[in-house]
Amino acid sequence: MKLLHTADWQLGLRLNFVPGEQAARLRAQRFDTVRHLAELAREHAVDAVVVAGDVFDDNGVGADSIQQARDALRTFGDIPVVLLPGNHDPATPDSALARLGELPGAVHVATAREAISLAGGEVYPCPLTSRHTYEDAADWLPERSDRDKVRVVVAHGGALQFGEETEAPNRLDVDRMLARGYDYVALGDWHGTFEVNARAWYAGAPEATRFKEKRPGNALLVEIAEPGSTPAVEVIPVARTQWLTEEVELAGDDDIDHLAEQLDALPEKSWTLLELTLRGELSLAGRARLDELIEDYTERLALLRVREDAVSAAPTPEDLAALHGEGYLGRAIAALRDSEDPVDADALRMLYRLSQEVA
Ligand SMILES: [Mn+2]
Repeated sequence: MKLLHTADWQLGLRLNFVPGEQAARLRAQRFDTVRHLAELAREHAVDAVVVAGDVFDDNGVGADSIQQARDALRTFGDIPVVLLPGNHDPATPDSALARLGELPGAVHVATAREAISLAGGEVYPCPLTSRHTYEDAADWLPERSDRDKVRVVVAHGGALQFGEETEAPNRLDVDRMLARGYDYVALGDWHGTFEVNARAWYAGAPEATRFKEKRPGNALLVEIAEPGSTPAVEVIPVARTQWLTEEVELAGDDDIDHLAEQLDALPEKSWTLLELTLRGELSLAGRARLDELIEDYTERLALLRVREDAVSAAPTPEDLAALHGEGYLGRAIAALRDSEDPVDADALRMLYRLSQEVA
């Protein structure tokens, strides 16, 4: 049996921390990524695609997201697609998956705890019927009585340290599932690609949803030669968006050139989201250049979030020579220069910058 294992599409994700137009682009991209997954499924001639929960980010997504999902799902053609309700889109009466209505092609919404028979094997879904549950969603899985076909579990929840964090909901006991004789457990919930063991993987989100996620942006091609054999799992990068976190030390103005080179070297900048933490010491002229650089890339990247509290800027003699004013302005500059107050230092930087813009 050959599967494309994916999860956590989070369709309709609002991305409220991204400014308006860029957020709309990123929201739309998630549906294109689904189409890309359909291309991959065809290219690798898989028997089925399993989506291990969180197809939608929320059961309250609008009719626009539902329609875009329906259209994207149509591109899988006659390849069976199993959609599992996760904690973000549980099988409740207002379920977004249920609102998909009549489904295109061979799409199964796995709201029932019953095996789905497909060419090549059987898929055993463990749907979540509420956002948080303390029951074992995999409890229903029958013990395997024969080895006549490949059997795969699809589940959504936390499989790590089962039983250790008793307060966390949606726990999954992977060892217990495997002990019942399943060949592979296709997991969702954790947004990074992660191998729990040779028979249980988190596919991770095909497009990241936050900066903190480790190793998102993939789908898994899973091949199980015959019942009982160890799955061969290939990690396939599928993400359009790149979410990067960088820390840069600016030991002086020259380091701004290095930062500029680093930013210039980013591939596909319009699909890059960057969280940049800066620290160091600059001259006022350097600080002004840094501000310009940040402004430029704030417009060019899908998102640039800069943490720059740890960048201090002190005027050099050249900076001060360049700053001159008459009358009231001159007195204000002199007072700011002599002050120890960081607010005054900011004001001096702004004055410097204004004077550069006027000049
Ligand atoms: Mn998720």
